[in-house]
Parts: sequence; C-alpha cells; structure tokens
Amino acid sequence: QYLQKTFNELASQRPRKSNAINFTYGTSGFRMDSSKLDIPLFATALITFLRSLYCNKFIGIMITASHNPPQDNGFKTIEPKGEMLPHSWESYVTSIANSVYENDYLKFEANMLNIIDTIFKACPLEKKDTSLRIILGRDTRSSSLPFANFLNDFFTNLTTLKTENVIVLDYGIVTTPQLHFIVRKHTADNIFEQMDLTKEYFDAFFIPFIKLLSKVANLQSFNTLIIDCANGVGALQLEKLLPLYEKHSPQLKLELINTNYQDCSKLNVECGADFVKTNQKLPGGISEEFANNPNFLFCSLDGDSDRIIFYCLTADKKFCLLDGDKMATLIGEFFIEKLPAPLLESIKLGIVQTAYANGSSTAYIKDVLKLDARCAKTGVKNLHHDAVENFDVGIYFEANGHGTVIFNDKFMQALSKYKLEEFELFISLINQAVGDAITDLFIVVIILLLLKLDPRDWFKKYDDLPNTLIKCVVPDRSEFETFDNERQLSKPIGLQEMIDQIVNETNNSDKKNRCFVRASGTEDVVRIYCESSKQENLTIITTKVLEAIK
Ligand code: NG1
Ligand code: ZN
Repeated sequence: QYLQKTFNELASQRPRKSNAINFTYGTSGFRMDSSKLDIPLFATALITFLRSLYCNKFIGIMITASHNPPQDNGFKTIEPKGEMLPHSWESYVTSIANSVYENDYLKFEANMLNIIDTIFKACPLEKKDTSLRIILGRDTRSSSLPFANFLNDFFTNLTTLKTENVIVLDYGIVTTPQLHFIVRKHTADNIFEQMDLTKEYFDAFFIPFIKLLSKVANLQSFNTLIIDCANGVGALQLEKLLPLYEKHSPQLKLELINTNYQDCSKLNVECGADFVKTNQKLPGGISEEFANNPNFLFCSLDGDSDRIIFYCLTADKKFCLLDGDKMATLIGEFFIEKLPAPLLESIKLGIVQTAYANGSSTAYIKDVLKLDARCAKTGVKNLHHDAVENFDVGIYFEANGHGTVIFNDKFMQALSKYKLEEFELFISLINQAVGDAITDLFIVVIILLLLKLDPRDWFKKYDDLPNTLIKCVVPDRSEFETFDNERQLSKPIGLQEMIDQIVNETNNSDKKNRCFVRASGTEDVVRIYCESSKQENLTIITTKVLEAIK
C-alpha cells in the first residue's frame, strides 16, 4: 500500500511517450540521442528508487554516453558494491520504460505493480527502517546537468518518505569509474555524508602508484606520458588530481592534451580512445614529430574515462596500437613473471576477451603465455561475471580498452604467505569494481617500467591480424540474434550460412579468416567484424557480407 502510494506520486510526474520507440536497458544502461531520453530517465529513477529500497543501501546513477557523440547521453545504475545492475532488474527497467504510454495510465500502473510484486515477493520491506540512498554523477555533456537536476528533484521531493529517510548525494562531474568507486566506498565504510572524492580517489590509487614509481631506479623505457582526455571528464578530474601528484615530485611526467571539456561539442571528436582504436591513427593534438620522441608514451581516454588505449610510433613512423588485447596480455605476462611458481600453480589465472579480440592475441595467450583464454559476450559486465566465475585471478579486457583485473580471497590468502611487498602494492592499484582508464593507466605504466619494457617491444610481442570493424544500418536490428558468445547468428535465418560460405571461399591455407555480425547494444546499427591474415581479404569479405545483410 505504501509503495503503491509512492508510485502514484511518482507516476504523476511521468513523462509521456508519444511514439513507439522501443527502449532497452543494455549492458551500458540506456543510451541514445539525448532528446529521446525522457522516458528512460524516468524509468531509471523508478528502478533506482526500487533498488535502493530493496537493498537498503546506496545506489548510484551515472549520466553518460561514454564514447558516443556529444548529442547522445545515457543512464546506468550502479550497485552498492560498485557493480552493475543485475540482469533480472535490467528487464524490469526495460519493461517500465516500455510501459509508459501516452494516455494509458492504467496499463502503466498495472505493469508497475506487477514488477513491484515480482521484486518484493522475495523480500518484503519493513517501512520503518527503509531508506532511500542515492548517489548521482554525470559527465560533461550539456544534457547531463538538466538530467541530474531532474533526478535530484525527483528523489528529494518524495513526500511519502520521511525526509530523514532520503539521502541524495550529487557528486557532480565525475568519471564513471569514480562514481563506482565512491558508491562502493559509501557502502563499505557505511558513510552517509558526501565525501571528498578527489582525496579518497587519490589516496586509494595515486598513492600506491607514486610509491611504486619511487621503486623504479631510473625510467628507462619512457619518461613522459601524454594523456589525450577526449575533451571530457578525464580532463576535469585529472586537472584536479595532477597538482597533488606533482607535489610528490615523481620521476614520470604526466601531460594532458585535448582538455577542452567546457566546449561540449568537442567531446570525443577527432580524439579519445574510440577514435584512436577505430582509425588506428594519432588523435588531434599530437603531431607525428611529437609522437616520434622516444621518451614519450601516449594514451587516450574515452568520454567518461572508463577505457584507455596506448600507442606510440616506431622509428620509421609506423603507428603502434597498444589496445585492450595488448594490455590483457601484458598484465598476464606480469603476473606470470612476478608470482612464485608454486603460487601460480595453485591458482586459476586466466584472461577473458570478447569476439572482437584479435585472433593473434588469443593465440598468444594460449600458445605463448599458456593461460586459459575465454570468450564472453560484448559488454564489460559479461566479461566481469565470466572472470569471477572461472578464475581466482581474472584479467578481462575488451579490445577497445575497457577492462580490469579481479582476484578472490583464495588468491589474496595465497599471496599473503609470500610477503611480496612490491606486488601487493601493485595489486592495490587495481580498481576491481570496474574498468577504469586512470587505474589501468597506472597498471600499464608500472608494468612497463618495472619490466624495463620499451612500448615498441611491447607492441612486437605479437602481430595483430589485419582486421576491420564496420557498421551497417538495418531496418530492425533486433532481428539479429546470436549464439556462441555472439560469434554466430541464429537469426535472420540463413545469414550465418552465407557468412560461413563467404569466409571459407576466401580463406588462405592458414584458415585465419574470421567474420561475425551482431547488433550493437549502444547504437542503432549492426556491426560487422572481420579479420584475416591478408589485408585484401577484408574488403572482399565485408563487401559480400554487407550484400548478404541487405
Ligand atoms: P556495442 O555498441 O554493443 O558494440 C560498444 C562496444 C563495447 C562496449 C559498449 C559499451 C565495440 C565493438 N563495442 O558496444 O565493447 O564498450 O559499447 O560502451 O567496441
Ligand atoms: Zn566509456
């Protein structure tokens, strides 16, 4: 009854859905052109409200569309321990968004009550000790502030809850991983007041980084890291954090470029991790001459700083992309090198990738590193779960630079017996909650410096197979259904057989051709990925596959 009353109140604020758009809360939440987000915003508010009551803990909402163009935006709900919304709740929120119809309040209410009933059957609420605890964060997009204001008002104006039972903390413009981190911290330390995020984040990750840097006798592989901030939130946050870093007079210089986050139209444009990975070239703001400096290493963050891509140029100006696959293998190699053999033998150490991982990286993991390589569906959430389920130490990265490392108690207990001080410090650099561009940056830099590995030699560890990733606009992308972790299509019927035939007829003796098609979860397109040992095969295959799709 109490919930029904609250919902009547909330529902009276609901926006109207004027045309039949189908909303999906995917692995990165809701994401689309910001002008179409009113209903998803409302649905996100409702599900976060329910989730907070259900968990009786802090729940976060991040407003961002990551690497998407400036006009897009999106919402993601963050769990008390920094994880993403459970799968079953993704369907609830999707269902809420799709039941808000113009002039059909009854249908909406019936659906809402059904959902509430399903959710709370397992866990009846006791009104008196139930409180609403919400944490908000947003990126630099111009649409992000109005969305944050709506959410602030939405939660603070609820009159059915006693005001002392409502806590809404707005952290303003933060990176996505920072919001995951602070939600996790509020939960772990049971803190109800707003914290100093810059200080907490600095203490958690920059301090161990500085300590590890001081253990490197002299910087051999490079001495300056140029960070392309994609003109997004990474710039704003790093501009706050770097003065604190510099106070410690570290040997490694960190320099920021593409920092114009005030001009929202520049976000992710000709710069950032997605631009560099897709185009395999330097972003705006770095000239070739600059990139040729052997003492410099380069990296690009994406629009909300949860992904990172490294790169450098060889002496003959060849662009060397050091992507998520290269990071995963580097981290794997570091664990193998630094952990004592008996410890390594006693734990399950492995790498989780997606179908987009370059075939050479998978072969390198299996044949050279002799580690288990698993394939999960696109979306870090899927990789995260796969890593947790299958490994004691799970390294997971999408090729586009989104990932992290997770480890369990078994590993930590085993590690504690060896008193590996430096390695334990290294472990504390890892943001286990979520892929984090800033902490991934620290991990990679420390590994390169401790191993005295030149970035060009890191690049040479294995040669990527030539590959291409293209988009295709189709009338209805929901018609594309996959299996085998997205590597094959079950629908439209017959298309997979056609792709197989196209791939086989151009295959070389090495049989390295690979091509798959799947619907994007973040854009209204299907993606076609293709790799082959021969560059010229790529156009032949993708042209034919495009024809088959159309
Ligand atoms: P979709 O649009 O579902 O392919 C893209 C990326 C994912 C992931 C999500 C979320 C590719 C091929 N896909 O997903 O890896 O990062 O965005 O940001 O890069
Ligand atoms: Zn992102």
